Amino acid sequence: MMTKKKVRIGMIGYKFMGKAHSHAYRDLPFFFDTEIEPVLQTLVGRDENAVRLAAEKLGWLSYETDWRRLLERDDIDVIDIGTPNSSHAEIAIAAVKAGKHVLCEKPLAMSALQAKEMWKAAEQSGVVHMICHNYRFSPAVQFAKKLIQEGVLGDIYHFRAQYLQDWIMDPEFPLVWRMRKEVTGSGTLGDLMAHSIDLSRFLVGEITEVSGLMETFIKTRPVGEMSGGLGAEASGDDRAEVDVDDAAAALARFENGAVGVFEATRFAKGNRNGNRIEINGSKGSVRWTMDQMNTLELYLEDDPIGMQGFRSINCTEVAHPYAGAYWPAGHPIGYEHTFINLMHEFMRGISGKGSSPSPTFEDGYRNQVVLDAIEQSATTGAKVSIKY
Ligand code: 4PW
Repeated sequence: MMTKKKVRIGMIGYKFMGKAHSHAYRDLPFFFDTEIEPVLQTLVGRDENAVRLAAEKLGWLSYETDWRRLLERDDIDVIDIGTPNSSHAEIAIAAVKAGKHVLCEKPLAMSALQAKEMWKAAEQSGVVHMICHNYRFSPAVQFAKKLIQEGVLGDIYHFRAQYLQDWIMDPEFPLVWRMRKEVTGSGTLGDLMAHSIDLSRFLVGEITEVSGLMETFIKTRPVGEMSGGLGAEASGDDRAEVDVDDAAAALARFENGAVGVFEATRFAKGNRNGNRIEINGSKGSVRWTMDQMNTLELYLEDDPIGMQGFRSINCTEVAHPYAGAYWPAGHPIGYEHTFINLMHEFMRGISGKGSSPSPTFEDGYRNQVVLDAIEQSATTGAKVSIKY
């Protein structure tokens, strides 16, 4: 039997993303034949009782109430950051300086400046660093990338993205950390459009210029806390001002001449997690939506006249990246598997020569530059050039 190298993880945060990450580390060896075995060593949270219960439920060997203690320990190889955005930089910079590999939730930071510090610190330490943009790890998105790289769609003219949710539409839905600027940085922009920007950079290339628009529909809300998933509870009768966007939109130009249209909102009634993209090229188009994440719709102009139209490719075949690791063709995978695929790359980076698999902190930084530019444009009304 092959002896696997154990990679011992210390993870900070145990709610929605903590659950997704824990599950991915646990299931990874079940599906992928790797030389690495992720070990769920220590889960961290400030509330001792809650973190103990979470550690038991999610399968962690131990728990801790202060993330700083993980950095001194030589039985921790990886720090996984699933905390609110305002703490990403402090934790990530301390972790990489302590020689730990780091996986960080998105958006990487509160500003491009902060994101750059994180990226530079990680590069200097020589550790493996990744940002958790999980959607690009869907087999259908990966297959779209392959088609674009092979020139099947021809020259790319359009990238179109919508990321639509509706979980805060009730004006009495509490003001949770995801709606407080000092903790989250921005609203739908950093939370949702960051994913669309990642998909656009992955599939089309770098963005050179943006114009942005942001809106906050509900100006005050009762103060409250997230209660798991995307639910929340009010903490009392206090109300406070919402200082982030409920909706954001952007127009963009890409380096390769394509143009992009982005829309992100938490006010699109009926859309629970509508993450969609469409790309149009000179020879064909692709469409993808998270609602049917295993399907890639493809239009090819070379199809015979009379038979042209979008076909639906069920991306569950061995030919589709990552799909072969799971079930026989035709047996679909889900949201959680996008994280398993990402963690697989992260582990491969750690077991390999130490190079960081994409999306790296540099991708997180470049993404953040675009987010900052959209916010600047939304505030000033002027279009903004992207400068890295
Ligand atoms: O991927 C999405 C996020 O980035 C998730 O579905 C929820 O909405 C949680 O945060 C955002």
